Amino acid sequence: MSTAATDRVGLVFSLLDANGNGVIEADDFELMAGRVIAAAPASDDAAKSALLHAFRRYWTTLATELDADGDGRVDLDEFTSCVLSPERFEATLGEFAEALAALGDPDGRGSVDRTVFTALMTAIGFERANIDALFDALSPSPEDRVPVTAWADSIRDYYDPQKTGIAGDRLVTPGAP
Ligand SMILES: [Ca+2]
Ligand SMILES: [Ca+2]
Repeated sequence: MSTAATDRVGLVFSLLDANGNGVIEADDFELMAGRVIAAAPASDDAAKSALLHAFRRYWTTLATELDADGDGRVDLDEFTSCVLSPERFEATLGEFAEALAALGDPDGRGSVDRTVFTALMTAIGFERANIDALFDALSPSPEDRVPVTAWADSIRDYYDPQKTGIAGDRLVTPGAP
C-alpha cells in the first residue's frame, strides 16, 4: 500500500468519526448524512434518501467487513485494514460515490457547480483549501462546473490503495502533485 493511500485512509477515518469519539459507529453515519443532506437544499427527496441509504450501507459494510472484535464500532486499526481488500468495498463505495455526486447535481445537468461541491465537501468535513484544490484538479469547465462522473471516479480512486498521484490526494495535501 502506498503512503498516499494510508494518508487518505487516515483522513477519511477522522472525518467519518463525525461525533469525534475516536471510533466509527452507526451514529456517525446518521450525523454525517444529516449534515450533508442539509447542505443540499436544492436537491429533491429522492436524491436525499439515496444518499441516506448510501451512508447507511457504507456503515453496514464497514461493520460487516471490518469490526474484527465485534464491538459494534470500527477503530482506526480495524478501519485501516479496509485497504487490504478493496474489492469488498467496491459496490458500497460505488453507490456512495454516485449518490453523493448526484446530490450535487440537482438540475440533472451531469455536472456539479463549485458552490454546491464546496458545500457538500464542507459538510463532510474537508477543509476549504483542499476542496478548492480537488475541484481545480477535476478540470472545471469555463462555467466552473465539473462532470458528475469525474467526481464519482475521484471518490472511488480515493479509496483504492494502489492509486497514487490522483486528484483526491489534494484532500490530504492541497498542493499534491
Ligand atoms: Ca464516532
Ligand atoms: Ca471493533
